[in-house]
Amino acid sequence: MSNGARGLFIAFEGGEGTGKSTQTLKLADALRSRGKVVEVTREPGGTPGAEAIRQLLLHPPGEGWGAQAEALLFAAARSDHVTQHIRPSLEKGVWVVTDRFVDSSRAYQGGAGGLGDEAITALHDFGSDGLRPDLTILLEVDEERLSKRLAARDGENSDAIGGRSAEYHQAVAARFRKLAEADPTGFRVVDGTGTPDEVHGRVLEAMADLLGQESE
Ligand code: T5A
Repeated sequence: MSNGARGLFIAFEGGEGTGKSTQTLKLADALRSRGKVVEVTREPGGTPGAEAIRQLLLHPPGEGWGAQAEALLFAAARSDHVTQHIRPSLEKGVWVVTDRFVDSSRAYQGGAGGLGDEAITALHDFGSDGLRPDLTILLEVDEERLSKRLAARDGENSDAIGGRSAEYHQAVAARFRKLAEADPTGFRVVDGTGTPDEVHGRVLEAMADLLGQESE
């Protein structure tokens, strides 16, 4: 399974409906066909504890969470996910592909939620030793296409965060873009429009350097 090398950690990021879950599965298949052992996971979630926190976050009891409590819950879920799942898998040489990671907290809670990047990064340093993906793929789709995709899939049934205002989601998208521009080595921005296979082709192209290195 492993030649002793650490596995690579790849995250998909972007707003709701940009195709992260679809592309996570496609990338995992493509990596498996290149002989990698791959695990697919998601946030919030990925361990029993983090999945329980996911329920609290997306379907909150009572009035819902305040901004700080929400950020702490995401960080707590991530800490459990990193400690119990992601790090042990990477150390065994497994490649981990996740549907969202810390940059979601930086874009949603830090950006649109107004808590700022420093607070989110500090929580991540404390909870998860600041683990960063080897590569983050940011999927971008224009607002009009996204609302059509989500209406076709969800109708009126969005969760506590997906159901926030258009302004909130615009601020999320703007913050994602800013994070990617600030770290061109760590991020690749991929156009998420077109068929799932077309987007998958762009994803493979965007990470060709990483795949090339591995096959050398
Ligand atoms: N959140 C999460 C935070 O606020 N902070 C955090 O730190 C974290 C980790 C999670 C929520 O939590 C928030 C963000 C979210 O609001 P979720 O349900 O896990 O909620 O996540 P979403 O990211 O919203 O998941 P979605 O399933 O809505 O979006 P995806 O994964 O981007 O999209 P996907 O692949 O499921 O596709 C959506 C629909 O579009 C179709 C699919 O078939 C599906 O119906 N589709 C396409 N249609 C046309 N062309 C394509 N190329 C398509 N690709 C997919």
